[in-house]
Amino acid sequence: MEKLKLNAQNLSQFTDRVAVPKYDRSKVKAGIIHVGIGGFHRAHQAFYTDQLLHTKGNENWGICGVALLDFDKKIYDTLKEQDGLYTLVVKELDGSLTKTIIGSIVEYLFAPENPKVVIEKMADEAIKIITLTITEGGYNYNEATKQFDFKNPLIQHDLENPSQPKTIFGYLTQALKLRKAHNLKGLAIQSCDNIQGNGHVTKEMLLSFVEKAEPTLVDWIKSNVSFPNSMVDRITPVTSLLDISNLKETSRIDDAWPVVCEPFIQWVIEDDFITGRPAWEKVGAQFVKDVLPYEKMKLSLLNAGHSVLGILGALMGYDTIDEAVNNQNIRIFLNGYMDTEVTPVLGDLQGINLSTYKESLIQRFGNIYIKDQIERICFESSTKIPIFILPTVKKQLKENGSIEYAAFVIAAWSIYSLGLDENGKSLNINDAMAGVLHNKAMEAKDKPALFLEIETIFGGLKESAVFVKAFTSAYQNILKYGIEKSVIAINNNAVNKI
Ligand code: CS2
Repeated sequence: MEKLKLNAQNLSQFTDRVAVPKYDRSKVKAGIIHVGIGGFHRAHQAFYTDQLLHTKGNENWGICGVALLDFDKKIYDTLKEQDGLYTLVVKELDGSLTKTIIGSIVEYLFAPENPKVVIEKMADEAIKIITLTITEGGYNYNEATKQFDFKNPLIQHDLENPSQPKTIFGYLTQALKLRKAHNLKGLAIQSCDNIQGNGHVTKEMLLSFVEKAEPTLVDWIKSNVSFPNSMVDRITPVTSLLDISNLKETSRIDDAWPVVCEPFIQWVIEDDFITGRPAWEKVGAQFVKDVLPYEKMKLSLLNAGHSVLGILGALMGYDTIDEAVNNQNIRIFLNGYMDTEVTPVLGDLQGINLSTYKESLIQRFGNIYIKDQIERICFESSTKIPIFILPTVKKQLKENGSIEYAAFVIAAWSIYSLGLDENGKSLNINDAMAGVLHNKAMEAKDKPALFLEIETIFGGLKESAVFVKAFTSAYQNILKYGIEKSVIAINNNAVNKI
């Protein structure tokens, strides 16, 4: 079998190797703009949409992918080179691979090259939805002030140079202004990031920006733009060079950037699309009235679980999440955290069997074929921990509940921020706040609680004597006995309390 470059011209030749789009891509028009065409979007929304395009009548729901940051140039170039096509490789639980060439991304734009084209595209009548995966930090929310962060230099830039924006807020403002000026209908702006109330947050943050940038647009947005909340889920590790060469060898597909992911997929969406939407429910998405409980469950169990495994695992010198969760002591710790600290704050999740959900998480984390990188999980922890873990802590503190496990994880994070694992190997810390975290972690060596003074992350947590006590004792134990022994002590302590 010949090795072939993945592109539209060669597509028909892949039919006997893997699943390919069976619809006529030349007839598909973009009705959705997606900002942030990384691995997750391509394993999730673009996959659902590709499945839907196989049914007639959906030709107007193709995706135009927008690369917003300079950093995204590589994925833009790849998609351009491959006519928007890429291979999705699902790593099944038994180690087999299910490969599908996805065709739903029919246009792609690189914003830094030509912001005007992106603004005009967003203002195009054919576009009914703008979806976002811009990472948790992309929403520009400041935990300390509980407000939009106007101090961000990029936001300042967008306020001063409205026609040459750099942030999503600048783009959306200009595009909505144009829609209004052309007397067009509004659209739905749908966040697909891991944030509690992601639609609400998007709305609140956008309106804060617009109030400064274009105050007369505020009312129009309030009546013409909807912001559906949604819960998104599919574990999507970073594609490795091995994944690329395996695809070449096993299926002879020369794809510069395939996406690899787990078999599990879920999308729960609030049905609030002001100018219509694709029937994603036909391909497995769930439309519900209130998505917030689903979000809360996923963020505080799955995403928080990831952070727990990532931080503890990194300190122990592990590289992947399966290694961490397959360590029995860590797994017992994670189960303890989920049962003792998270479950009580979740309230009533009607129709969901939480025990089954938690068991399935352990199984998903433990999938040895996924090789989800601990480095990916720990990436930008300073924006994740306030969303994934701290809301649980706050709620527990309010109700005098347990916070021992969470305090332990935050203490481990402080030690992690010193930059070395337990074997003395340096950790590759990718975090916009890495400098601050490191400095505070150094100060904390003498007085651990100083780490909690980073207000943009912890808000007023340092005021809680209960938390400070648990944090300090966990910190001292980890330094003295190492992670695993301290984890065992917490696990045993929990058993003794029963
Ligand atoms: C992860 C998520 O970024 C993280 O820390 O927890 O990317 C996670 O893999 C996805 O949300 C799964 O749906």
